[in-house]
Amino acid sequence: MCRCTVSLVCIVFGMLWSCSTCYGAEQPNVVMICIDDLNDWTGFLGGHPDVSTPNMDALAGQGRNFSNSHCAVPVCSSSRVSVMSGVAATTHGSYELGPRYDELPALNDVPTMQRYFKDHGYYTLAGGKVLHHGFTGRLAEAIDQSLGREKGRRPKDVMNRPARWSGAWDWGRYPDEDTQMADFKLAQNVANFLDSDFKNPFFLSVGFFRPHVPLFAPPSWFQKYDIEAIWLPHIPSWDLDDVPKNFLNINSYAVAPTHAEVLKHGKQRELTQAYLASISFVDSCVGLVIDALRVSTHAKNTYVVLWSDHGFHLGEKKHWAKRTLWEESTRVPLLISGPSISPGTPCEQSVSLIDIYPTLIDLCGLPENKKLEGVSLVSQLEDSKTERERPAITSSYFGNHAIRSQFWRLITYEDGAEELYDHRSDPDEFQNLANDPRHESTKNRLRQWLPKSEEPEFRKKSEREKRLRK
Ligand SMILES: [Ca+2]
Ligand SMILES: [Ca+2]
Repeated sequence: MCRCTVSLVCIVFGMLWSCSTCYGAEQPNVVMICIDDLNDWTGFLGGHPDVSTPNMDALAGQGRNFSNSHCAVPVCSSSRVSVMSGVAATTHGSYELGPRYDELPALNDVPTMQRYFKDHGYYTLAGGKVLHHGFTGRLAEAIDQSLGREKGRRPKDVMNRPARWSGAWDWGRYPDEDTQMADFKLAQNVANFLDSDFKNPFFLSVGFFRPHVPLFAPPSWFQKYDIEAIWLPHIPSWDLDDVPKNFLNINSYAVAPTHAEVLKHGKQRELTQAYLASISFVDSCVGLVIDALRVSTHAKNTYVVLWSDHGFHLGEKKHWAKRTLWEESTRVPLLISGPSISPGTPCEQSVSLIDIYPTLIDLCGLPENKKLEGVSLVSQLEDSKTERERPAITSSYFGNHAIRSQFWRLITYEDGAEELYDHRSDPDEFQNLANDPRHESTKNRLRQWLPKSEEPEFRKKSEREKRLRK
């Protein structure tokens, strides 16, 4: 090939490359807001009658509220790895807090969502808890600008927790002012960024830490909730009588108190109030970001996605915190709004957080990423009633899965035990129908969605050795 032909090929290739990787000013931006450990206790999901979340409720009213959304894994690190890779735990092999994204061999050639957008011309920013371990190792290049990851302040002394509880499980009116909270400072950093102009489209990820424990928030947020009057979940004494006993036994990482410990110390109301206070506080941080976006030059050209990494039990099914395969642990808020999305009724089809990555690619017109295992939600953004065939699948530890369709939840455990709940008549999942022969066909239909193969839990060598020594 002569030199001028090579040059011509290079020029043509270069033009094609620039067309496929650079987008003009009309290319939409993305603001992704990740909340930590927020269950369905928001106004727009109706999970708690007393909760006050005016900012998130307003956001829900501006776009699509996916009211039947579920995490891929009900624990921080693995859920976030799933969202950011668009890949299920049964492929990447992280079912617990241990491994970082960049340590998982199965994700070696799966770019994070942020990396994918950066590779297609976006300026990427991230602040707070987005990936549990941060954008570490080879992932660092995915982020052009950090918005900070300050840890929340903790009081010097124990505030309210009983002496033998984990240090993470404390709560109280601390610090005095919102301006002393890490989440508040982060929201202000985001607001400051949104106040500027950029020549490239941007992908901004911001992760707030509340309402994750410890449940410290300024006093004004506690004052919103009368501790004696707040609604508490109904927890029948017989509820676990029809549930297989195996799951809670394998929950060996959990540091949460048991329901019996919470009751013994008389802490149910205090913890519930502190969780509600933390939710309202984080809602105000979301408000800072949304208000800043609304008055910015980016207001009409930015998609906003808000989600929480998993749900949270506050006594339901005699359980606290996460890691279970029940509704309180898997159901999460998921809101998407922005240009071309008309406000409308909530989408009640079951969807997964791993659908976020393909949805954003779709909305922003980026090429398909063939590694992704979720399904774009654009059809449900156009019309909330559009049916989806695939249920939401949640995995907790190797071999245990929940299949959540629009109306049903089937749970299958590694040893073959099952639970089945009909959400049309039993939204609290009190009546396990798995042993009722009338529901055999429903179970068979749902079982078809169980993973056909499962990646064993990835453990670093040191963890494996520690376990073997036990
Ligand atoms: Ca979490
Ligand atoms: Ca029951």
